[in-house]
This record gives sequence, C-alpha cells and structure tokens, in this order.
Amino acid sequence: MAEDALIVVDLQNDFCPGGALAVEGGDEIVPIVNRLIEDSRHVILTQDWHPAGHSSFASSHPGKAAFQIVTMSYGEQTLWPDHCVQGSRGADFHPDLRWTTAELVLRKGFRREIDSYSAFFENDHRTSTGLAGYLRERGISKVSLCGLATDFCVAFSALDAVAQGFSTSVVLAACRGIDLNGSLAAMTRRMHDAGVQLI
Ligand code: VGL
Ligand code: ZN
Repeated sequence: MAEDALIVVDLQNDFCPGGALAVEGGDEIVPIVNRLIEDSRHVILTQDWHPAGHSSFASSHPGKAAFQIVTMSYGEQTLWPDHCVQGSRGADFHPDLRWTTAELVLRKGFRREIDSYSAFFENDHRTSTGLAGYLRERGISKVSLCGLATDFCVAFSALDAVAQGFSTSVVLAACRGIDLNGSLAAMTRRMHDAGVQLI
C-alpha cells in the first residue's frame, strides 16, 4: 500500500526567536505543525546537528562574517552563526513541539567538512543521508514537508524529494523563511517549477 509521511524540518530552538539563527516567527508554526502531526500516519523529524567548529559556521573562517558566501570543494556555501551544535539546548526541538509519535529522527550536518540543508543529500548533492531508501523500504511514496527554514532546509529537501520520485508537497502555513537576498521568492519558484505542490 502506498503510504505517506509528514517530514518536520529542523523545528529547533536555534531557528526560533531567541535562538542563534532565529527565523522570524519560527515559533508561530508550532501549533500548526502539532496539528499536522496529529493527522499524519507517519511522522519523521529532521534535526540540524553540527559538531562544534562546523565548516558552515562563520566562526570557522577567519575574516568572514555570518551570511557571507564562500566557495567550498562542493560549491558555494553560505556561512551561518554557530547553531544547532550537537547536544546543545539550541539543537533541541522546540519545547512545545509534540513529536513523541515520530518514527524517525534524521540528523544531518554532522560531518564537519560539509553542510546538509536537504534531508536527502548533503550540500554536494551526492552524499546520501539514506532517507530515500528508508522511505522506499517502508512503502512511503508521498511526503508532505513543513518546518524551518522554507527557503533553505525545507526547500532543498522538497526539491530532492521530487527528484527522487516522491509525490511532494510543502505546507507553507507551517513553514517560515530566512529570506536572504530574495531567497524565499527564488526557492518558492524553484519548488513550484520542479513540481512540488505548495499548499
Ligand atoms: C538551516 C541554515 C543552516 C535550515 C540549517 O534549517 O534551514 N539553514 N542550517
Ligand atoms: Zn545548519
């Protein structure tokens, strides 16, 4: 039987107001996401999970500041404030998120040398997280995404999901974006053009 899953992306303290890489209104989506979780048969969460000194942190690049772009071996990488450090409070899920029914918590960004926006592939677009195989082996062919941030981890996850053949939708009311240099409009268009259902 074709099954569907809800994927809640990075709904962690550091992406909420007061956090290290706060997304405006990030905490406002928690009640909406809780309702989606209640209504979903299968729930998967992703958790941004970086070692201290991660290469996506501006602090690892002397002379560089957060939100600047550098070129890594795998291409361009935006630099971020230190965030979602493994085991820190900032890396915990928002305290009001009701995620006990989740069947999988997928951690990403744990390799020091490479960032991972997408739940499916790291930022070289080649190194797999194993999620596509996990979903296929469980007979899940349809995924619905929500969480933070719309224009980074949600968007790249959604683009990879359709490219991997999953029927993919993004619940925009249950997402909030960072919007760096027009990234929200650009990524929304990319998702639409790729066949992601935006609802
Ligand atoms: C994210 C920037 C860095 C996200 C994660 O969850 O969208 N953005 N790490
Ligand atoms: Zn990150």
